[in-house]
Amino acid sequence: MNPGYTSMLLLMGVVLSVSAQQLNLPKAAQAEILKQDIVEALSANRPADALNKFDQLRAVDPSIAPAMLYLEARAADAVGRPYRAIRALEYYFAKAASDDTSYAKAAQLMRAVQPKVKSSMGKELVADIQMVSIPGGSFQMGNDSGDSEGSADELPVHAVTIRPFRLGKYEVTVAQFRGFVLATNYQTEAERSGTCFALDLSTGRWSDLPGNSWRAPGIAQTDDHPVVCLSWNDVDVFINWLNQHTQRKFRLPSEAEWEYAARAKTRSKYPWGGNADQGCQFTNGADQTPWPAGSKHTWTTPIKCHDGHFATAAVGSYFANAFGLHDLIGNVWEWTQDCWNDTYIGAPSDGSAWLSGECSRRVVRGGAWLNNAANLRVSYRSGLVTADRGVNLGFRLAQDL
Ligand SMILES: [Ca+2]
Ligand SMILES: [Ca+2]
Repeated sequence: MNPGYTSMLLLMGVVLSVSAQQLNLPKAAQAEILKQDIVEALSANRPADALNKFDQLRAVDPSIAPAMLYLEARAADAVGRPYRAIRALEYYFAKAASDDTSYAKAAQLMRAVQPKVKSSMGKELVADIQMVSIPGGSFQMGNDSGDSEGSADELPVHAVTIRPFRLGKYEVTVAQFRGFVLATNYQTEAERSGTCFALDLSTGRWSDLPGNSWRAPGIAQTDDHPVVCLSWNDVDVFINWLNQHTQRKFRLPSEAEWEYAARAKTRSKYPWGGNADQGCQFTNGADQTPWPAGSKHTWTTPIKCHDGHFATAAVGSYFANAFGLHDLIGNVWEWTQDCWNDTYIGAPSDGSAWLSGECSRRVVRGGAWLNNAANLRVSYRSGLVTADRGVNLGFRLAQDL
């Protein structure tokens, strides 16, 4: 190739790579530029480019107008992502007046994409689930800071060597789980049994509330929040289905992998240091954010800062750790593969899941939006029965390299 031409392409690449967000512009101007980019990409028959711009637009201004949502649905259908089209159309119908110029066409598109979902859902979910490569290494697992709040089940501190693996950048979201349900009509244990352990905001009490499930967990959630009210058994069905339909090998992380990833080479009580009250940019716990209007209750021992969310936050709302992972500590507890054991005596040292012990219970890690400082410690652990589910409990996916 002509070297001059190559230089010109490189130069164009540099120029083109300056996105609206990189410029120092007000958000409204960034949004307008992105909207014009989208229209241009669609008119040039570049629907994948348009969808990328939609992702950027949503980050700048989530209140996307109905006309744009209809365009997003068309672009998603054009690149073989019917579930994304359905979600854009759901937002469209929630916002658009019935005399909107695109209303009938949007309805036609919804009819056209619905039958396509079942066959494409596995691929769409995999495209949507972001995995991070975690380097291998050795670490001291357990309460190695000698923290007086630690319990016997965090001991003995022991060396574990972790092989490189992949871990979900975020907890699995409501939208991702909804896609699976759309494709399978799966009913979760909470739906079959009719209850999920949840918080009654009017009384401030916790109990197995009837009618609560991942669809209606009793807290305000959007599609980007971590899915909750799933039992370990439900998660197992989801992962098996995903693997069958994608030839991937997703799994839950082992407890050791989880702690290694959450620490991300740190050895302090929390991944951000020794003080929980400095954690509000890194985690969503029981903090000083007020309870929803009308509630007379407060947390008894909140961390002394404002993380901005009473209940779950959209995944990735807080800073990533040094491995680029979000929300390991807080937001929702995360199921792991491991059977429950009261101590680490006899625990594997190679990072594999500990699959002996009390296997009707599985380890959950990380604490959640309702937990105080002691439960947000990186070495804190608990075990729940495989049928348990709660408004504070979710999961993230792992994968061998
Ligand atoms: Ca919070
Ligand atoms: Ca979490």
